[in-house]
Amino acid sequence: IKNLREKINVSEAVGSLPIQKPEAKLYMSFMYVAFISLLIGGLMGLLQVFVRSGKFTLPWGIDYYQVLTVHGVILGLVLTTYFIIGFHFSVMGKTVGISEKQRKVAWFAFWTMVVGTVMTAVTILLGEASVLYTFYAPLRAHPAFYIGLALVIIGSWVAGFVNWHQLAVWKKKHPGEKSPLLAFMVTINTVMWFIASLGVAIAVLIQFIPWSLGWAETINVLVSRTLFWYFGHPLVYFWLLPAYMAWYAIIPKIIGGKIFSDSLARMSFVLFLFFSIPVGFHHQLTEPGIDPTWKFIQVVLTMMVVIPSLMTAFSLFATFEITGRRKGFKGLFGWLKHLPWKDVRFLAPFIGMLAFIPGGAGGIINASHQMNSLVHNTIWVTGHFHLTVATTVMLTFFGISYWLVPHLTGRTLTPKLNKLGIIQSIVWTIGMSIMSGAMHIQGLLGGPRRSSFSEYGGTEQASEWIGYQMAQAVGGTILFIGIILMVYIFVKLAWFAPKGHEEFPIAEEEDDAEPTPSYFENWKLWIAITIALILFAYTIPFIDIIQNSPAGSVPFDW
Ligand code: HAS
Ligand code: CU
Repeated sequence: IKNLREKINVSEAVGSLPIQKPEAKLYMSFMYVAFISLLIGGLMGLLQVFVRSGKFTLPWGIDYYQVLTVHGVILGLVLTTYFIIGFHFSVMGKTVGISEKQRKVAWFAFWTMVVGTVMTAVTILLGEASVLYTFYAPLRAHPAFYIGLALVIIGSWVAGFVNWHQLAVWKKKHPGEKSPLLAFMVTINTVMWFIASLGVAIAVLIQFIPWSLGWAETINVLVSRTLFWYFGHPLVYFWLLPAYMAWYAIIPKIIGGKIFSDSLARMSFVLFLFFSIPVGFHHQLTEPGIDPTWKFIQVVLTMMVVIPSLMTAFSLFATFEITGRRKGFKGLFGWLKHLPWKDVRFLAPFIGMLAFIPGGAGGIINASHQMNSLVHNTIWVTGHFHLTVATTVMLTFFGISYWLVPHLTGRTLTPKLNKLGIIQSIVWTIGMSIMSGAMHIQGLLGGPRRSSFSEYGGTEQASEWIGYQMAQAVGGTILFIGIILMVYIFVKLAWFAPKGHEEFPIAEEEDDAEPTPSYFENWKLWIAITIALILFAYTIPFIDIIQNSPAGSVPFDW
């Protein structure tokens, strides 16, 4: 009977579809753009910390805010979106498959995004869009900047539709079965992305494009920011959830364990869908013109979105401990020893998890209204998101790349490259601890974010900041070495590492796991609750904003 059970489990094991060559080419195209972006965006970061050290001025009249815009757009928006869509496609291809027709649609999505990205990039490089990645009005960019961004969003939607179609086809073929965990997670992330990016799409199409073309004289600043943050907060979860996919469904396999609980993982993703969107006001707590009651309500909802992260932390600790004890390690913390510390596919994401402990705690501080007034618009916030997106998420993405890239290119992660990856992870950890640590402290001392070097007339307070800015330059330089290492490893894995086969690790459930309740497949219910929460959190304050807004703002051009 035991043998039979094992057999059934094997045949039911998810993620056993082979990835064909033309598919691999599609998925890798997204990865190429992602890693080129890493290099360019990283270089901009290096220039920024140099400028802010006070010891360096940009040559050829290049403007600090132009460099900062390239950095934010190319790392925050381009690198992440391309990597995530490439990863989404890869796990969907692996778990539910992709037809030739859908592959063509996926290529269309890719090229739409590339055209948009090039338009945006050229506009920024020509100095026509130094508006930072949040493009707050009344800063005004050239229309091509907004049109390019709109194309990137449209391309990403098409990619999402392909994912949904893939799952629907699979479900038709497997009636009554639960969808593979990773495919379920991708669907949650793309549904969330679609609903959220509608907000920024509306702002861009209805407000920014007509205004930048000169068709509209003024813009309603508060409406534009509200629509942006309706999108901007779920955006950070759009980055985080692929990392969580790897933590829930891939890392257990790498450490020789099983998924702790399929239902818990699905539940946490459903909660992210519910609570990621109706919380944008926590980025606008200091903004006048929004009723404090609604700020309070959205802060409460923000605390709700912390819960699925705490569930994730709990679930990971459980996976690590159970696997360790099964391997015979004893004592309160003895099980820690079993973890494959020398396997970069584990180590890099693990450091990402560790970074999320202070990163998440910082988020809770930000979300607490009173404390937000201390840190808002200071470089503390920059420190926060370099821990969350630039460490937790990025180290996990690097951890994924170490097996995904060779899996797709038919090569292997050699012991030498593995070792280099470990060095890369350590370099990143050191660089980021110094840089982000200094940013957090300088922020508490009042140092502003989004700002070039200034002595602020030699005031005493500003003189306190200089040392921390020097530390940021040191940390940033170490990070740039980390980027060079990572790009080198990527190039090796894509083109030069020895031919072979690299595993696509997908963990299985425990043999005696409770069956996952079938209501998880009730997409209509999940989407209805999501929309209800959004309407609850936004309708009244939004009407309020529109009715009571002052006259719109004329553009402020550089
Ligand atoms: Fe944030 C600003 C609140 C998470 C990114 N955030 C930002 C900005 C970015 C960003 C980019 O409420 C700047 C935007 C701008 O340009 O203005 N953030 C939060 C909260 C969370 C949070 C409550 N943020 C993130 C994530 C990001 C991200 C994730 C990117 C990926 N954030 C804010 C607020 C602001 C803000 C305000 C506005 C500030 C202002 O004034 O402008 C929460 O989701 C955090 C919950 C997380 C946890 C941690 C759980 C820990 C885990 C690790 C477990 C570790 C293990 C290791 C298992 C509670 C899951 C095992 C260890 C062993 C030893 C075995
Ligand atoms: Cu947020």
